[in-house]
Amino acid sequence: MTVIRVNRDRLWRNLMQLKEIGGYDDAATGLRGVRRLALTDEDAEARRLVVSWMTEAGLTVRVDRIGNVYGERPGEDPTLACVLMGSHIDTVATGGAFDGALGVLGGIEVARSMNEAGIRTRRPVEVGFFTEEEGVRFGTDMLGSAVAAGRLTLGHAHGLTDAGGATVRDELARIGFDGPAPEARPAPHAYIECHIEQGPILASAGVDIGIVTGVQAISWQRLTLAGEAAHAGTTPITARHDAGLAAAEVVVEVRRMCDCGDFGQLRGTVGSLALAPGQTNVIPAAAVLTVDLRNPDDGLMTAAEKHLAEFAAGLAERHGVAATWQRMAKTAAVTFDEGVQAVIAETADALGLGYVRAMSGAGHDAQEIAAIGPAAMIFVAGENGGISHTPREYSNPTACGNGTDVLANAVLRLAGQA
Ligand code: HGY
Ligand code: MN
Ligand code: MN
Repeated sequence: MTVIRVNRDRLWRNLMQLKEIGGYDDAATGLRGVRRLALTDEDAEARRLVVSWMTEAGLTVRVDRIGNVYGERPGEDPTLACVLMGSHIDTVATGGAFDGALGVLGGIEVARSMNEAGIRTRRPVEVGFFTEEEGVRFGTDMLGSAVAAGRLTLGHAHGLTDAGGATVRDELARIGFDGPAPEARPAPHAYIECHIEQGPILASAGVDIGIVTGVQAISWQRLTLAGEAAHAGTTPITARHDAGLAAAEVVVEVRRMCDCGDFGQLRGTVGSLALAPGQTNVIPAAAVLTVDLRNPDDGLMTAAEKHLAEFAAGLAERHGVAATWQRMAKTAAVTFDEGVQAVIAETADALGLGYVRAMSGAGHDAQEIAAIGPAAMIFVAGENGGISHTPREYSNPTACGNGTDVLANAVLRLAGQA
């Protein structure tokens, strides 16, 4: 079987070019960040650029009704299920150049390298990018891949709105990515996503490659706390219904739940918190906060959600503040396919690359596609301790090149060389 070596310089140039679509000067870090929220004009421009790279690589491009985009490289036997690579090109509002982009641009680089090596595969090979993986604009992460895999309906996804009331449906149409292809995609023979680890495991192990064993459970909820506005000076402490105080108690309780050990390896984050009316001399009448919980154990995740709901209900008694929860996203822990993991391991060994196995702390499209076909992931080491979802997110040409070489040769093994 041919050993593929991708063109690392071309991959890196593409990553740096894509990074500038939505690029901004981040005041907090003094670095260049990326703000490319799903279905914005920046996302649309990035989509058009990536589609042009797919087309230049000879891929047949299709867009489905939730805006997922796939480029297909034909195989000798078109009746066989494809080997699919993919990830996402939308970012969080203060993102970096690699989260998602590496798996998409790496997949295109694999196709180009197969072309240049004159490689024909038995199975078709596809590379795709999924809509709104980050969930930061429309409130549900892995949106496009969840629809592709049938966990969420197209109607539900189309109806989601952003803070300004714009719907997914209207935004897809506005940017011209409300494609005709059916969103329920054909099951792949295998799916491999190459992604930066976004954490410290690979860096501390001193390896470039991770073989991902699975993804932990994710719970996103929005909590609204309703108290009563009153004068900050004249209102006695015992007469207050302070939504700000109640919100602060929730934030502290989320961290206590993580530290106490009762909920296993729980990780909890209150990432956004808004107080209203937000004036110095007015006791907050309302607080709206988001709670992001992660846990490798589904049972302990459920226990954590239940405990937090009971804690929030107690705020009524303690502060006269009513709690209302809204579900944003919920995914169970997922274990990746052993067979695909084994192919990735064989490939890394054959390329002489060291690796560790790790569960993913972050959510990924792979966890959705795992519902319709054997899926696994390749992690690529990041620098700065693997930090991510910040402009400090950084990997390097060698790690990205090694990860994409593993992707290319694992895909060739799975697709079969003709
Ligand atoms: O939130 C996550 O884990 C992913 O970055 N969407
Ligand atoms: Mn990602
Ligand atoms: Mn991300």
